[in-house]
Amino acid sequence: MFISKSFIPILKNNPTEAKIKSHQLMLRVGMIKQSSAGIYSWLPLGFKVMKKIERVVREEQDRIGVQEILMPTIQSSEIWKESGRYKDYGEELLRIKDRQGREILYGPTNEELITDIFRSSIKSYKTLPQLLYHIQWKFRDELRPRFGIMRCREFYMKDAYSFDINDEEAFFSYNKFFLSYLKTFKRLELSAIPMAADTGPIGGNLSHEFIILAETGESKIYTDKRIFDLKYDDEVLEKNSLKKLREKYEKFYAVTDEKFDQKEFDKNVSKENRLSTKGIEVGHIFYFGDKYSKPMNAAVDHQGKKEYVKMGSYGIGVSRLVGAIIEAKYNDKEEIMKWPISVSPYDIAIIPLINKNDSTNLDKAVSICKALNEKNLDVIIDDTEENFSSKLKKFNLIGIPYQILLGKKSEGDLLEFKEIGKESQNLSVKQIIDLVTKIKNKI
Ligand code: 5CA
Repeated sequence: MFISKSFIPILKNNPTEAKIKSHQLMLRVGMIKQSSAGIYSWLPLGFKVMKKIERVVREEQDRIGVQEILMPTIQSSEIWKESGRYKDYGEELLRIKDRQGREILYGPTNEELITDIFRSSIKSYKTLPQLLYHIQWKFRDELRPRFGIMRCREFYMKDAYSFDINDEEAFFSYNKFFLSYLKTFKRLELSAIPMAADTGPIGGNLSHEFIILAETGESKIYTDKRIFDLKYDDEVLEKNSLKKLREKYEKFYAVTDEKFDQKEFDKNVSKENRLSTKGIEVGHIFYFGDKYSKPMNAAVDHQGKKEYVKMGSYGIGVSRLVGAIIEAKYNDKEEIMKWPISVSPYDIAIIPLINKNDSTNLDKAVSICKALNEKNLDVIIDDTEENFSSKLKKFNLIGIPYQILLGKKSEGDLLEFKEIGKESQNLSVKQIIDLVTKIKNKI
């Protein structure tokens, strides 16, 4: 792909309307365009990143045996009346009338719809557990949409739902997602920590928010620092080991502000380990038992008895993650972004120094690009005649982690290869392919 042919509308300066660095960068390099308050179009660069995040999220859901479905964005109000949330959800719920005057709504979340799907087919406890997910647009009529796609009205979410026969089995499901979330965020190079949280309009009394630290985050958190040093190598989807994994995390005090209790904090955390700061919620898991299954009559036969299924729900903010990764990785003082290779819009940028009437470097770029493409590496070439240093500045903002610089330092077959933030080195095309492919295969 040539940058001159791409739709990457880069701005010269930081847009003044954006208050946080992720929003600034996304507008600056043309990843998104606001369409109306809290509603955005995703342009090629932003869309590529979001799709790659989606892929990682999907792979990690599939790995724990969650089955993918796709539910519509528009839902009938009837099921929301059954659960009682048509009233309770309030103004954030976008209510619409169709031409017949029927009340419909744009789904902000899918507990009712999934419960309706479940109850229409599953009748026996023998088919439990059922774990289902989808990745779909949601709409919440937020009072104050802000920070670009971080808190917007239309956003892309992965939501999963679990159905079990009793609490013990339901906690097993909950813990599978707990592990899966740790893995998902790690693959995105984020250190997201599970914190005990409030359940809000979803309901129930067990819940964890997965939070990454960021000054600009909207969640206030209180935690024992040592939770950041925890490692997990527990990959077995087995009841006891997953229970232990969660306990390992829950040993450390880590809560969002709704759950904060000063006395508990002082009692449980030594002075030097106390941390109260801000973070971004990138995922949220809930256990709410029969909150929906009971009013909506989702039950199974179990030894001659009717049992309401026990449910949980598990969300990841796929579109919010684009901003969250920028908050974590972008150095706004030096104006340098570096995407994790797992989600970078391109694997490698080729940046040739191009002088008028001399196509040597551009021709070289094209032939290197071919070789990289053949090895499934996604490449963008800067074929503009801008000066070399403004090209470099531009690519530091775009944040593709690997660059091939065809300037004075590339000689013959040895190309100047640079990983953003590191010293450059001279490598052959083959060496570059091996190096980047190896890193890509690891994640
Ligand atoms: N049904 C449950 C679990 S699937 C649910 O809706 N949970 S949630 O409300 O916590 O949302 C899940 C995730 O979506 C959040 O952790 C957050 O990352 C993302 N999210 C929520 N609201 C917004 C918003 N207004 N803009 C962008 N992302 C959002």
